[in-house]
Amino acid sequence: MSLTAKDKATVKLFWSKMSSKAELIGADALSRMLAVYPQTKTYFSHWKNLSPGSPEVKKHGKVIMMGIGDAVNKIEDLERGLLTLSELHAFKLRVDPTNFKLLSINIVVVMAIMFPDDFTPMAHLAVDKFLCAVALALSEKYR
Ligand code: HNI
Repeated sequence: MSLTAKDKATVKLFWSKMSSKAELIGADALSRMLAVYPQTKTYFSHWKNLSPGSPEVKKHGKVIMMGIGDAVNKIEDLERGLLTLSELHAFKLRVDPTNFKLLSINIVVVMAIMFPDDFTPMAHLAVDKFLCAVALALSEKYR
């Protein structure tokens, strides 16, 4: 499960190719998570509009992908690097950690749609492992 040096290099390379589109990826991934797994809507009930592509969804999609970009920079020590974000999701937002998996699935789907050439099976594998590691780091403070 731990990321190899090759995985880390692959994630960094793929991120460098897609990061200019991160906002679009985040918006579509969040739109899909809320539509396909409507139970995830409970955390965003304070938003006016949770429909795919709404201004709130677009804005938060960008926030999430900035968090992922930050995690790419902290890939050598995700546990320490994502500590504050883990505390926020655990103690303040109380997001059930199973939802990290649901978001990750949707991020991967959108990457595959938007980058069919760059998102090779090897890139897919590395990104999948990376998102698992991010989810684990974000869950660090739960117990
Ligand atoms: Ni998450 C806020 C990053 C998964 C629900 N989230 C944030 C912020 C970042 C962030 C960054 C803003 C922090 C701040 O204001 O200081 N979230 C991430 C990342 C992932 C993730 C990197 C996973 C890869 N968050 C999830 C999931 C859910 C979630 C799976 C729920 C289903 N996050 C929230 C909520 C907020 C939030 C709710 C507050 C948003 C708001 O508008 O109030």
